Amino acid sequence: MAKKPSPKMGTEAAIDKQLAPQPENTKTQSLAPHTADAAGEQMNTNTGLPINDDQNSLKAGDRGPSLLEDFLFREKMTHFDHERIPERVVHARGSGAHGVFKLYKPLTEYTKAAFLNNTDVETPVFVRFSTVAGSRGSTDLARDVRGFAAKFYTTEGNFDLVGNNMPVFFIQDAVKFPDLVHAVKPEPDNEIPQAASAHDTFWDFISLMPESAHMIMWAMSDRAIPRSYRMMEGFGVHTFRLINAEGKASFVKFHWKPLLGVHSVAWDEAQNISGKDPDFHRRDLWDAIESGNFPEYELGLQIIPEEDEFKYDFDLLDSTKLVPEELVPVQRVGKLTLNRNPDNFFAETEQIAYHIGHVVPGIDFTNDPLLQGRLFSYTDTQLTRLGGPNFQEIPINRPIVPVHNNQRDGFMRQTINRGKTSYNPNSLSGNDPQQVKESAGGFVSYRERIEARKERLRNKSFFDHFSQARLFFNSQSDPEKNHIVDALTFELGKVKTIAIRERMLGILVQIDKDLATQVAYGLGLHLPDVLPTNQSIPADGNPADYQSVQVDGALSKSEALSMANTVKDTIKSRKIALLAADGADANSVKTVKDALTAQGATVEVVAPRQGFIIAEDDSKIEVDHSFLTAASVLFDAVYVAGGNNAVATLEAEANAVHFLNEAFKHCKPIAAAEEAMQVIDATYFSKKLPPDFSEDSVLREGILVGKPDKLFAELLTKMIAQHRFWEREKPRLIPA
Ligand code: HDD
Repeated sequence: MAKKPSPKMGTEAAIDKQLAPQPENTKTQSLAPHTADAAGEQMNTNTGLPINDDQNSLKAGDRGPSLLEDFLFREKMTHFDHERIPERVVHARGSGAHGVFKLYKPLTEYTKAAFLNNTDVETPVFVRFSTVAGSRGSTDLARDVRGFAAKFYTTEGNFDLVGNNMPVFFIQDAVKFPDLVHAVKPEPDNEIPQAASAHDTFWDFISLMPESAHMIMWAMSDRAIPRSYRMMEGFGVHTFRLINAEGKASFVKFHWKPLLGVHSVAWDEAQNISGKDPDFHRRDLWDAIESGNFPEYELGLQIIPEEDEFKYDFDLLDSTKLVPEELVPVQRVGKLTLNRNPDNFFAETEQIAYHIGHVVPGIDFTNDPLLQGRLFSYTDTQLTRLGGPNFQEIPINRPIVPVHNNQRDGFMRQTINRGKTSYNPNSLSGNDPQQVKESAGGFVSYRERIEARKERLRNKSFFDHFSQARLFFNSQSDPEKNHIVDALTFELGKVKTIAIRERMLGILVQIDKDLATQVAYGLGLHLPDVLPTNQSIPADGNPADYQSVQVDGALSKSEALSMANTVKDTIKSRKIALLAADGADANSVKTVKDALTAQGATVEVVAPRQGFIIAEDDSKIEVDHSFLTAASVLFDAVYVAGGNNAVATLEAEANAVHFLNEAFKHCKPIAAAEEAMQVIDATYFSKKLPPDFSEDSVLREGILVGKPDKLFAELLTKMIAQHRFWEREKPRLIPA
């Protein structure tokens, strides 16, 4: 439904934006009756009474006390007093968007799920990205796992894919989840630190849980500091089941592959962004969608025939393991496009309730003990968070199909159920609502044969804790390995208890000796002689049964695990800072700006002051930010404009020089018009300039100085598509 036109209030621009057509789908249409738009409307109370004065409370006399009678005051204040609901116990900080999923080819061979069979249907989706540990108001750039939860509103009900941006998890059994979360959250005595794992309780727990070794490698890698929600992968983590119409099952791992590639920021940069713009990822997602740069991800499936359940040297039910893409390739089966921002953060992003138990016929679970525990936790937590059993009636959570069952009443019930019966079987209502036969789409759980003893233990097939941690580390490029060493040295360096640091070295040495040696050096410690065993043993278990096992002959490298191998062929939606001052060369500013904008990038002018700068030819150039309100960490690349007076100003402007030094430190592409060489000369890295600016050198070093013509702009585009020049870190001289 198109938005209601509002009368001309406020600025014209604001009104235009409000009226801009929003992409619609069956879910957003279903939200329309619940959507209110106050434009052009009068103010009234929740009971519909027109309000005459919303500025003054009712008083006895013009300077007298307020009166209890003031029901208008009381209604307003009571509602305000109850505005907050509990934040999510994990994943509290998040951002959401509407979108659509379109299938490339029918997957009838594997699943009967309708939305995975019909290529004509566009399935509405609502995605929520999140960090895990921080509170609702915490920074987006914390070193953390990112949640990637998608709710598909299908014709057979909602299917939720509640995943992360890392394909494995810290623990193998859900019973350890409260311990993991208690350990990573701020410490209970002083509630420090916020949104950070760099503290004693987290590493105490991890150092006693060797099964977390693989996930720790991911969490200490640059995957934990994404450049954007639009540039990270997503994973369903567990092995699920697909079931076809004949009842045949296959195992499946779900993936999301971002079309913009997988990119990260630098750790020092992340910490800076947290101060300059703690909403960096939220803003990036919002702005991209507002400007029509719709984030796109392909849905990938790794399908494993049931017969192959025991083919691998790891257990498919173990969530600390991934299935290397070399063993089972990822088939890209459809595309998710996020094309509409929510109308209201609270109503949609905050109140959405995901649950891995929301499946449709054709998708089913496995016995992964982490998955099994999650099946309990999500509904349970929503009951408290959303205040009762009727949270599925909140507009964002409703399926696009009508709901009929015999569930009734409870806090905030919305549906007015007609009739006398709310039980089944019944004869008074002809047994309605009717159960649905399996052949007509009724959900039937997969008929898995189970012959077992009831036991509280973990299978030995879950005991290899280090092979895949090593596989991940070995698969990284040198800069990525260095970043893992740095991250571990940083995190463990913040741990006060030396015994915990030492115990972690005992874990690291079992992953990779070189890695452990470098971290030990940074911590000023020696590698331990005695290695820790698996401490997470039951008190009455036999420790010998719980030793970590090593698997021989496992895969030693997997290309898909390194971000160095990601897509690097686009600058779409990248942000480039164009440094300029009065006297700038308007022509070259235009050439560079037009060329980059034509490729889908955004170019923003940063200058000594806001407003306009007067170019060399007396034309006006609009300024987007002053050096005070912008920082290099908020951009992907920087270009310094020419013009004699402008470069003299920039050379003398310490903030401009700092901007460049910092961009250099964070390995970003840097370009300058040849006249601006004197600004580059004022930087620390002028000593590190390549001998020439040939294409080879430019694409190796990420620095380009030259005449800003068409060729220059093409080279600059290629540089920005590279994202970062991490090799630059080694000879880094910059204290920025
Ligand atoms: Fe979880 C939220 C993902 C293990 C219990 N989880 C939550 C969200 C995501 C994940 C993306 C946020 C959803 C949103 O945006 O609203 N969780 C995962 C993944 C896991 C995982 C990928 C491992 C593979 N989670 C996990 C376990 C448990 C939980 C083992 C408990 C047994 N997760 C929860 C929760 C949350 C949650 C407590 C908090 C808020 C919510 O559910 O709605 O139930």
